[in-house]
Amino acid sequence: MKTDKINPADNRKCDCGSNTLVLAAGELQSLYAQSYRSRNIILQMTCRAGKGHIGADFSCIDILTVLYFKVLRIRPDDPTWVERDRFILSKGHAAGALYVTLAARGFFPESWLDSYQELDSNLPGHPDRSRLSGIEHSTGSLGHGLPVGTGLAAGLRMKAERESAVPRVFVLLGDGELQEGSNWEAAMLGSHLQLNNLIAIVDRNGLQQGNCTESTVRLENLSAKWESFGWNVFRCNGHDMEQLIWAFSSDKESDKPRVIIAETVKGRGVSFMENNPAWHHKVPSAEEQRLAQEEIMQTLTAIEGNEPGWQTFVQRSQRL
Ligand SMILES: Cc1ncc(C[n+]2csc(CCOP(=O)(O)OP(=O)(O)O)c2C)c(N)n1
Repeated sequence: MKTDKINPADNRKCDCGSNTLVLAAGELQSLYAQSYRSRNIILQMTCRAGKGHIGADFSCIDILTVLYFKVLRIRPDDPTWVERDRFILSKGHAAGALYVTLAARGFFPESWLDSYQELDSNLPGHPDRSRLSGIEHSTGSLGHGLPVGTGLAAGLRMKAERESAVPRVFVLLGDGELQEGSNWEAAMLGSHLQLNNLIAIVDRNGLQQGNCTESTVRLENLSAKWESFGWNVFRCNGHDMEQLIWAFSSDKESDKPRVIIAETVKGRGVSFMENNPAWHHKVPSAEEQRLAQEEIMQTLTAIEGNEPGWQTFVQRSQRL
């Protein structure tokens, strides 16, 4: 299955050879729980710092959770292991989501999160690879992650001693970010070089800074655009862990790079933030913080307490 939306019922049928990602009992639940714990920490970090991009963080935290807890071949206790997969957060303004995930995965102590965006902190507003273990590339200026990731994927392929040891390179892009032409130069090169170890993920929330992508510079038909550049395209619900796992584990044998267009909701998880461009950069007031925490904790309690219907609860209202 390529450009079409995924039928969740098909997810477990996917045979991806040795790359198959099998879900253990309770694993899905713990992935969801992790992503809501992360949302709560991001909320506290943003409010403490008085700055951040909370809507952008909440949009991609489910994707990051699946990547770091299920997909990426990494060793947090050996962060420069040569065969590790590389991840680049091209939408670097969502640094809060990456920091929380790296800390939860054991790259650095969770207590460091308290210094988020403080002067001279190792956790500035955009990721800096010279300051923090686990950051593969410094980002923040949009449009650079995919070009760098393409070069990295090509170099890693050349250097690897055997096919099974070729590291994969994952690049998470904002959808508004795709308006930067550099992405399309990289897309062209990635397919020309047949980089099947290059995987782009588009956080397709339909919003950018201050407005919708489609009324700023239209992106659709986005699947057709990537396909015409020679990429394998998967389109899925970016808040549905099963669909994400399916998308990440598919199509291993192809000689094309792969893009996963993950349909998301900016601000996902706090109803008054969802789909509201104001929450790109806004910091919650004390009352908004209280309400947001209440809603996130309600979801987390339902998941962890195994309340009937928790899955429907976390997978509600998708724009798919
Ligand atoms: C080259 C460049 N131009 C402008 C900005 C300012 N900026 C930061 S975030 C953002 C919007 C990004 O939207 P999108 O890629 O859709 O990400 P989202 O926050 O919606 O996930 C902009 C324009 C930037 N960081 N880099």
